[in-house]
Amino acid sequence: MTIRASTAGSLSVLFALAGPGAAQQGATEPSTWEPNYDEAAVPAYVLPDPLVRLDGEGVADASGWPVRRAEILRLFEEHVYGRTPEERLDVRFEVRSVDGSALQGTAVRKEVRVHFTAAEGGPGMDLLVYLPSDAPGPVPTFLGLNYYGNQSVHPDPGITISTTWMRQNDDFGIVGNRATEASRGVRVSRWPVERILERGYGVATVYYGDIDPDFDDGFGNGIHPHFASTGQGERPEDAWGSIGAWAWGLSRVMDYFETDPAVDADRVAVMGHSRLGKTSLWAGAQDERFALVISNNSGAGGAALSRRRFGETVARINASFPHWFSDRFKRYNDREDELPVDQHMLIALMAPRPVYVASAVEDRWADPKGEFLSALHASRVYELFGLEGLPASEIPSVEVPLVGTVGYHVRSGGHDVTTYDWERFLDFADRHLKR
Ligand code: GTR
Repeated sequence: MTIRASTAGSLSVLFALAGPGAAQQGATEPSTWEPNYDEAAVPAYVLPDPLVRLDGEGVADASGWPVRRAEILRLFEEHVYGRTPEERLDVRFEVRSVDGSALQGTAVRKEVRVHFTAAEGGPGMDLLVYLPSDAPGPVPTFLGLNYYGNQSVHPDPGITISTTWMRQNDDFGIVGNRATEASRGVRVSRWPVERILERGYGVATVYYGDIDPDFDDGFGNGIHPHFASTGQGERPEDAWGSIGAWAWGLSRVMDYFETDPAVDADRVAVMGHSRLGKTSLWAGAQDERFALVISNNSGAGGAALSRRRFGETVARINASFPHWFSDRFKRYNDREDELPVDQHMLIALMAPRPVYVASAVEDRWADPKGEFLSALHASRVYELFGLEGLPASEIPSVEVPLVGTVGYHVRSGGHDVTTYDWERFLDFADRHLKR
């Protein structure tokens, strides 16, 4: 790695390694395409500088950041995730149940229906919240979307089973694209609810398919058609996709938290795994009410640098999941160097709020090193605020967490959320959110 001065006088980083990875060129048909897992085949690249504005002016101190921040946010809207409409729906909240003696009396369990429109029986999402029953006041809370319905996160029989379409999964009791009783608690390993409560935090979740079912239907279902010009048919090239929609849903949960005195809306950590890690980052970038942001194994289009083309690439993700990003993002298939941003700038949009990036060593598809480098190159923005970004310059050893205002770890094992990950997220929250 060599560091060289860019024209604007600040530093940009050039990774001079062996020539363009031939493996990533050409066909990205999921059936024939081969990912590059060879560090030597990562192409040389120059990252756009988060501290140099489009007009070439450098950002010298924190007072200059808001202008550059707005510019970067707009670039991500226009070129990557698509624009979240400014239009507001008549969202309303209906607290459907409160059980003050859930989980053997250790928790308060609430279920809240978030109605997206004024219509009775209209579209909406179901929010599940657990708070420690002995909380002395409003509690800091982790919020994350889930993949198989709220009932999958804990065997608690008091959780209402999701009735929304979901991906077929016989092992998880998802039959005919619907959750059954057998799906209760199937994802308990990813949601250590008791442990989170014991450490003094609340935990809240929503099934992501309530916001937009995760398949490419041309945006006829989910929330898109409720917004003018982003539903089915002719859509602008920068119209939002599913990641934008899921992030929108997370912000609507924040709206609810602001009405619930038991939750400390100023201390909400948004966390997500994989495609939902991409989503937590995009939610945290757009909505500064999230006090802390966590990406777990978010990979391509999340924390990983696109220009490295290691593991999943822009072309590959757009081929597999054409509905996740804006249509404009497809212009950058195999042309990552033309992107006006890279993902370190997404991490930088969290500044000065704490942000944590978690990788897994066997999850090469998500490019652990590319995730680390994003966190590292976002750090200069934190330094503008006199904060320590990521206290490192090299990727750390397995299970040696790096903790500044930017945090990072790579754990052993594969693509998953484990107890190890959660313990680190809780430590990071203790450091930044605990009073
Ligand atoms: C994969 C996808 C990744 C990641 C993952 C997931 O198939 O290629 O980008 O999002 O799914 O969400 O589990």
